[in-house]
Amino acid sequence: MSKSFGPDFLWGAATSSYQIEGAIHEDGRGPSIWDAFAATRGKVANGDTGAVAADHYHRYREDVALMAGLGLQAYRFSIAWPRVQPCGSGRIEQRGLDFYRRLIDTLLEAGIQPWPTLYHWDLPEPLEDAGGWPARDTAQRLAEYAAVVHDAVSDRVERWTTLNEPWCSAFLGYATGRHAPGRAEPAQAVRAAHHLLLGHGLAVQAMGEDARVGITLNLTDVSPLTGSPDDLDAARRIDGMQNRFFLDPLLHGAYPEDVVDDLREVTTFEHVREGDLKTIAAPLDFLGVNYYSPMLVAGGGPHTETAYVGSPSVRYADGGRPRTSIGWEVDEGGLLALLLRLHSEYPALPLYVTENGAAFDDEVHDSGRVSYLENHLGVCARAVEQGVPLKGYFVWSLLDNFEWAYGYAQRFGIVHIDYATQRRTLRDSARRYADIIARGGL
Ligand code: IFM
Repeated sequence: MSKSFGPDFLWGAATSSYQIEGAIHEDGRGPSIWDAFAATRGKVANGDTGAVAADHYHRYREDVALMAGLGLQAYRFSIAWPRVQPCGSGRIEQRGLDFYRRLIDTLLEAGIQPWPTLYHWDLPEPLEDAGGWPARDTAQRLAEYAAVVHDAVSDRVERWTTLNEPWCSAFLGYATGRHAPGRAEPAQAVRAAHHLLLGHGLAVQAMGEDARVGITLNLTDVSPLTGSPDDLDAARRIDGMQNRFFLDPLLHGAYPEDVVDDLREVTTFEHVREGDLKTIAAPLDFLGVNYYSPMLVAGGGPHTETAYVGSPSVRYADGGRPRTSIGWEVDEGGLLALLLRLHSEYPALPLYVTENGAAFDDEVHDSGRVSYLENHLGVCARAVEQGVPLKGYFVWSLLDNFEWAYGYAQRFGIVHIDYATQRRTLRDSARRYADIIARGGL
């Protein structure tokens, strides 16, 4: 197995605003859909909220020092739209922008590249009140906000990411209701997906031709349980919804026809207007790939996951592999298959693994996370060896954080947080990652 990634490979770690910042009422920040969702009884485990989280808003200097100590070369974080535009449009809150200016400057002083994502799920609540992502106007609002942030820090940021995992925003937020804003309206979820993609394309335009912009998708490797027609059809449907429904418009300027057919009973697609797909398919500087676990699916049964609108009889099957504490099966082979597939279908597109990691409870000696990291980096090395233009890797996550509907019960950090004291402690995985970075490989 190749042990080296080459000198230009970028080593990073990732977080997102609502998951770590806290300080939800400070410096003019407006409410987000996650504030409202977390405040609703029964939506988040243990009644947890992002009110304090990892207190990164106040401790970012300490966190950047930690990153520098690990030898990180890049830090992927997200900008909280409600800090910059508390109402989601119009008035700009300079104190919110100033926080990100300070964070970016601190990163640059430490020799760490800032990798901001514009939207990692914390939609300003007033925009949800006006219809949320199912409303076309929200796409325009994203572009307006993108231009504001770009104007503020483009002199210090080289690479931009518009959206993180639009599948989750659309289908967990508007179809299952397991994420904010908690709506269970499948037709609206399909509209939301389109407007997220349109917002991405409009944001690319708004940031101008010189901006180097990508998008991050949660992609996976989908296999049928058996070769039966039902199982093969289940795999086609889930691959369609999870992967191709986002990749095809972005990279080919068209929705996959079979998926559009699957969704006919859910929606007419009359929300797609002439020119939208051209906007969505603006050239990408890179594709961010978030991978955690593969999917093994079977057809012909009662469905187990309503997120897959248009796939009423699909269920997840057990692949018999070890699972992390959140219940996700561990299989680095899925990441290799995914990277090879992306390279064969979109050969010229530079790829970054923008999230990959594992939830385990261990305080410091997290051998499960160490192996997860080593094994997934092992297949990244193999992909590079096989010619995949994989340019970098960001571990999820730098810190333990608010894991959405699971609250603080699931821990993904290579750095442990004691939430009572906010004390940060490097786990073994952090030390191993630092060692890998220092060696430039495994
Ligand atoms: O914590 C999330 C992150 O916000 C988006 N990608 C998946 C992670 C683990 O669930």
